[in-house]
Amino acid sequence: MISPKKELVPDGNFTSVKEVKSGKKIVWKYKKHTLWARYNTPGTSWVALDDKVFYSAPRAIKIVSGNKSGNFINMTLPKLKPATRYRLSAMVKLENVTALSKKGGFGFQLADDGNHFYPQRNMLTGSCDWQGVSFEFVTSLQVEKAEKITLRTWLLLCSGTAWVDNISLEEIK
Ligand SMILES: [Ca+2]
Repeated sequence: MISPKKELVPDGNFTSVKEVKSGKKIVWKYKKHTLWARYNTPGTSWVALDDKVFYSAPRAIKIVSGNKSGNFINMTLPKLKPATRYRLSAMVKLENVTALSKKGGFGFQLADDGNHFYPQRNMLTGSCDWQGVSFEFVTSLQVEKAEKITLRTWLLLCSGTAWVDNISLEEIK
């Protein structure tokens, strides 16, 4: 029997998220969930909500990396169950993503606060119009001790631009 999908990413379509100032930084908030960028340096490496280029209206998020440092956004997620399989999926559009080191490119990584990482193995490079990407991972036994789970969407060791929309995380039964 197929059970109905329970969406674990709050506002993965970027419909309700609001931009707010947090000290000197700009972050994006939706209820108690926060998105924040590693770098937000205009003209070099920055992140913004984009209301012109999106997969689903009214906006997507745009990540730009100007150099090998890369750039990413982090998103806080609800707690996950231990030793459980999950599938992360999203729509992604890339422009001139160029690896500047081995393993560089666009991808996702989840982390719990116990230093357990669940990375996407196949990093994407080049240019493409909107396409679906997904990967599955199994959580550790310790994941239930984590106070929070972080989803990182990143341009790792690469330059280029990525737009991301319709981020979704679901448990696989
Ligand atoms: Ca959207």
